[in-house]
Amino acid sequence: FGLALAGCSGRGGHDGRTVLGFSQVGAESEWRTANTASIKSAAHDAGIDLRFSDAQQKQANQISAIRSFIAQRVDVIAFSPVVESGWEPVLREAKAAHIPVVLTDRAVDVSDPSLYVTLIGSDFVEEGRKAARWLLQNTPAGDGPVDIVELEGTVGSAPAIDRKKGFHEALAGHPRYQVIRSQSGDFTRAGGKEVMEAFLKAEGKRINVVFAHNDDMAIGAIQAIEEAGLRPGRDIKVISMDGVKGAFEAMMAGKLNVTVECNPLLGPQLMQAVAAIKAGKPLPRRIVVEESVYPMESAAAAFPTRKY
Ligand code: GZL
Repeated sequence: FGLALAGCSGRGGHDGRTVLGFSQVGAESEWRTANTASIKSAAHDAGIDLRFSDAQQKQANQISAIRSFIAQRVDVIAFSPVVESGWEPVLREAKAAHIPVVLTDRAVDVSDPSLYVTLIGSDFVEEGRKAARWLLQNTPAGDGPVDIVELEGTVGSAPAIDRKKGFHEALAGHPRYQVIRSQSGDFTRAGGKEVMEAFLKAEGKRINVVFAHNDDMAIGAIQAIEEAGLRPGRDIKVISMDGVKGAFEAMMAGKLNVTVECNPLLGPQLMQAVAAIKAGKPLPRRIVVEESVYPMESAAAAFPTRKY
């Protein structure tokens, strides 16, 4: 009889466990791989029945996955939206089905705040400001131009929009610093390398700094800089974000100057939010993950402590 009760709402797994449907962006970067591992291990530790879908960076696949979770009548839906716009219709369907939605990592642009319970993730605008502050504090004195090229993340994604915003905002009062070219490398190593090759062809030795929205694109850019016969980290400063292992290895090799940490290990916070929802407890609209900045000089000491 107890089992029947557990399933009486037509919700939850047949064994009475909480069922969480999760739609992931894809597997485009080391950050994303670590984020997925954190979500899967935290669900396992929490005894939550996780239904996981990888959208291969396509919004249409995420929308289909969310519709499938609605059809399965899961208890909670969570997802990391690949881009900010285009979510109202499917989120209204989840609301109509009385299934609460949690956002992780990236935000959505919706007019109705009731379409999701909370957003668990980093403050990308602040991450952009941190990158600019490092540059302002680590450029040799003088008045010569500091010409920057920018490798942007996925077009229309919250991290790409907000990191750019924070970076440019923090440099606004410093005309010496100019972003002379900016283009998306879609958060991948291949994308970063390809765009950096084009920047080097177009601008050559004029480039002083690369600002990459994530470490994977920075690592691709480093390869392009070396293939052009220049020394990344010295001839061209490289500023990046995420703080994945590949970035620490590049810093220890003297090829990356700094990475602004963006913590992917939000699995436990997501499961706590799911438990709170199931228990009918209120949640803050925004749960921010804590993170710091790792310059090259700190890489060797920090590397053994890194968890992703
Ligand atoms: C940031 C996350 C970004 C990472 C990239 O929270 O959305 O997407 O910075 C990842 O590495 O692809």
